[in-house]
Amino acid sequence: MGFRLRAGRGTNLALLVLLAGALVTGALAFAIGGAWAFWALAAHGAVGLALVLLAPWKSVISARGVRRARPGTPASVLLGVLVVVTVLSGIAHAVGLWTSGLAMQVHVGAALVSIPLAIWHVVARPVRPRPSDLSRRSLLRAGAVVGGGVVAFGAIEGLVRATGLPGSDRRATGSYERGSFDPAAMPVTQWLDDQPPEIHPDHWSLVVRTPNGTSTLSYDELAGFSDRVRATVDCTGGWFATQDWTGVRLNRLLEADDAVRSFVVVSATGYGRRFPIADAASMLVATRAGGRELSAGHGFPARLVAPGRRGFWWVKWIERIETSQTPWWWQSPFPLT
Ligand SMILES: Nc1nc2c(c(=O)[nH]1)N[C@H]1C(S)=C(S)[C@@H](COP(=O)(O)O)O[C@H]1N2
Ligand SMILES: [Mo]
Repeated sequence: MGFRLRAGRGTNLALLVLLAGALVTGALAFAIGGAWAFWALAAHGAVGLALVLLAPWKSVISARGVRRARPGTPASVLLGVLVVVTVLSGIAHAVGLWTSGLAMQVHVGAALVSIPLAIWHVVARPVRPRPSDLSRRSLLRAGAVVGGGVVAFGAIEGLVRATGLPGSDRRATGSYERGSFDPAAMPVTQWLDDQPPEIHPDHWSLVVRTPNGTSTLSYDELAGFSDRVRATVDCTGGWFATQDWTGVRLNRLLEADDAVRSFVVVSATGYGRRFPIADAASMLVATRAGGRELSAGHGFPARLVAPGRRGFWWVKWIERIETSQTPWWWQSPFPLT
């Protein structure tokens, strides 16, 4: 079979498609918390490893490019370095050689910075598609690259399990366990520029707005509820923890009429997420974890428990909950700050 890949425009085109694929599958892996999480993660791993498989060909092209240095060559080299950093940090986190939260920050940070550079690179060094790109031969080659990525992913997963590397203990989302049933040992995580506020319960109340009007609950009123849920908070930073949460089921607070489609939960810090109204039945406004009052870092006086959703949905330091007719998906898919 003619799978001899010449280092050239085919390589570049394949890399471009794979980079886009890595971005999409990576975002999916962050968005999905439930049963499909593993498949998003596997696709992400396979695409990333397919990138690695093309490295020998791309290095031939890159060496050519560096020899006849043109304006922009340093930017191209920087792009290459960022992609290498992204791939290596991803693999290191997956197999368990680098399991700290920093690994995922480096992985995502390098990937995000590489996006504008990749767009510039494609504009400055365009790969013009040709009809032959869709020939049987090209498609076979593309299939071989993707298939290679899938095989590499399976091989690495197998190796990690056989050798008992920490990567074998991961959850389907790819996260490592940190502090289950021990809230004090669970990491305190917030989105880039959010800081745990010091809230005094006497100067705090929860405002709930529904079509029936506005009500406020004091901390003592809220802490009087004892609905319980065992649920797993799973941060996109790469850790998870299961806790027994106590609080009030959200559907007990939100009487909705037929026009209500969603509700928004807003933090004292301004951070907020919007949810489909049907989810209120499975969610909790929690005042306790493991039977104890929440710590300031974990959301005191009250935080959201959103079973099956990734950590960024679990709004801490809740101040206001409001139903509305806006569809839940009318928001940024990920928090922006
Ligand atoms: N107000 C607010 N709530 C927030 C966040 C935030 O930045 N601000 N970060 C979320 C993220 S990304 C995660 S993973 C969980 C972490 O909860 P923990 O700090 O109690 O472990 O809180 C979520 N709730
Ligand atoms: Mo998170």
